[in-house]
Amino acid sequence: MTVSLTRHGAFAVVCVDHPPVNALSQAVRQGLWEMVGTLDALDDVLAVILICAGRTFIAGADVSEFGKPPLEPHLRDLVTRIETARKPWIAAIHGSALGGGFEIALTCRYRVALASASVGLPEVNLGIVPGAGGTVRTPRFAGIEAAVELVTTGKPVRAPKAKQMGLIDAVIEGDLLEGSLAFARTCDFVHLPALAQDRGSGAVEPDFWTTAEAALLKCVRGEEAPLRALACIKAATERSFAGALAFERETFLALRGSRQASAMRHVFFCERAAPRPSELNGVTPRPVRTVGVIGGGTMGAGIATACRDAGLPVILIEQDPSALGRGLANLSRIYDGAGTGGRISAQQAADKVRGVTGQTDMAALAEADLVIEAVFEDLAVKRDVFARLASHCRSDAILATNTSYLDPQRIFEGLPHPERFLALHFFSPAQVMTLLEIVPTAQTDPSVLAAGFALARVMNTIPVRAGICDGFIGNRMLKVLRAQAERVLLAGATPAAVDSAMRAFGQPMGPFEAQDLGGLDIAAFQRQAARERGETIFAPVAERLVALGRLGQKTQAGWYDYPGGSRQGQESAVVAKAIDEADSAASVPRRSWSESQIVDALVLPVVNEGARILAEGIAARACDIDLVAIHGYGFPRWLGGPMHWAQAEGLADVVARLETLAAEGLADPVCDGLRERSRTGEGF
Ligand code: 3H9
Repeated sequence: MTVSLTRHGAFAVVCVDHPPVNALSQAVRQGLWEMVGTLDALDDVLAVILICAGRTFIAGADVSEFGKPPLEPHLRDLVTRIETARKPWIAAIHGSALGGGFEIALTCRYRVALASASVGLPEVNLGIVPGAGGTVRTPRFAGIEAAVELVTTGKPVRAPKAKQMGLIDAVIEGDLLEGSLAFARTCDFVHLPALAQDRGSGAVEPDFWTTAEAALLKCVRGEEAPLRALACIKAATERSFAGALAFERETFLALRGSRQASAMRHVFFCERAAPRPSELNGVTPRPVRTVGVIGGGTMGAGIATACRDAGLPVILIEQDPSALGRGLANLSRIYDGAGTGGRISAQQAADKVRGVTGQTDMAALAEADLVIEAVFEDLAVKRDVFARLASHCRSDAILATNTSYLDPQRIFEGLPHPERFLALHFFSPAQVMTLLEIVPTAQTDPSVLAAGFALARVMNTIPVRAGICDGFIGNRMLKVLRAQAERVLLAGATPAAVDSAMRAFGQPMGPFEAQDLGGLDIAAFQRQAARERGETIFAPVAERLVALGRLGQKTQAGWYDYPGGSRQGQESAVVAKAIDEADSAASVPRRSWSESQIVDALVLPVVNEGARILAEGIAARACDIDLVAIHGYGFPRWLGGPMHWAQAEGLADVVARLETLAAEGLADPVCDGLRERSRTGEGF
């Protein structure tokens, strides 16, 4: 039974059991609807406890039903029915009470929760606003400021904090049902707490709304839902209860069918599918209980930190005591930063650092289950490391290289037990970034590949399988984007115009300011290595800047000038001259550029490259490319990733726009894969 009833004396216990997350499908709504009627008719029921089976309380509306014709009973009617039931309902929360689940809880007369539980309204992460009274009831329980924080960020809060905020009435220790029954026995069911509609919504300073909107505008970068959620809360404080519900409903419906909501639902399902690729169904991952990390530089220390955050003990190897000292200091610095940021306490940081053993002898890795190499990006250096690892580690230990560009097959060539090698491409800083590209070789055993996915899961990162090519999925697309950015410069745009257009598109930074932040020398080094491999790389302006010693913010000069070490770049006459020189060599006709033309010239070729990546089997699915772009390179989530964005633009239109760019010499020709998908309507 999806919704079942048991009796505990005068109390009725209604249990929702609808795996995996008790989402509010039609069957759940129907079951609860009928339960209200049944229980209202039973004179000997004093109150109703609403509890859930499985891993969580109701996690929200059933997202897979969005986009389909809505079926009765509607959630907005169900919450009113519970709120106005003759019998008082008590929500007993474990796991997460999210979205519609929390909206149901808010219509119960009392809410209790385990300390480990959390509550929240994450709808903005799906490009919508709460649609069943969340924006109207929350300020009436928690106050306006707390409601704005909860609804516009979509971030859930843990039960103890929710209690402080007035969103729940009690935190339960021990068994939830027992604790809820004990709580119910203490309740006064004659003088019930006021319903939300009978509570005031509070007041704020006159400039509160303009300040809140300005703060949101600074971080939403074109994302619509948070601003619309703010407007709903404002309406909840200015209109009647019914009027505010109607405004919220109207906003919810308008957003539900929007392009942004569709994109965010796409990302939601891609992210959930990513950790469980069908090709690994039934494969047991090799267990990983201890990790070795080779190299304590920025990348190695970041990887070691990510492993510690996942609860894994780490052995950090450096070549000599002083390098080891620097590596351990890098790691401690990361935790100092995390400590001061308030994310973890000083005590927790110390415990994490204590879980790292520093060694200079690879013999210490004899019992490690997984070793991740993070040394200098050089084939010979890496091959030497793996040759030594192969002689020190168990023959079933997984040996992984963290490389961005090198061919893992060549790194591992000729080493014994080839089935245990793979590449794990972490993004920098590894302890912060939420993407892991997993690159097996032709010989990698499925259990080793599955271990890579399992590692990503414990690290809370999104795993994407990539095939072997220069730059795998992410850096291969980045290379195209950067080359396009330079093409546009030669054709008359300025770095500032390109950066501004890409920010307006939703990227956190434009391509030139991002290079200035990271340093131009990294890409220059990679270009050099690529040339040595016989590849042609297009970066005529960047090459000139590097030759001039303009390496970005660290040299106070890159694509912009940073006088006096300022972090705010200024347009540079030297860069303008470098563009002119590169331009006269390439003789590209100059033209004026609008923001949307710049975006087209940068993003459409990335889509074209994505179609090639798919056709070559480097990515198994278009949604993997979208996840890489979003989690690795800041592609706006509300546009769904480049492939989803192209699909939403219309592939025929995308092909036509790319053809125009190609005809002007501003992009490569449209690839067969993209043309074919557009022609057949197959899409991505
Ligand atoms: C809403 O409520 C709108 C209302 O205001 C108004 C309506 C009128 N629906 O994440 P996991 C599936 S909007 C359908 O790996 P975890 C998920 O696809 C909703 N399916 O588990 C996956 O399926 P599969 C607001 C859902 O333990 C499986 O459950 N609510 C939904 O790591 C396991 O998911 C949210 O946005 C759903 N709502 O985390 C909550 N949620 O196994 C979104 C999950 O086939 N959900 N699935 O791949 C979450 O944040 C996490 O799933 C949760 C559990 C924290 C609950």
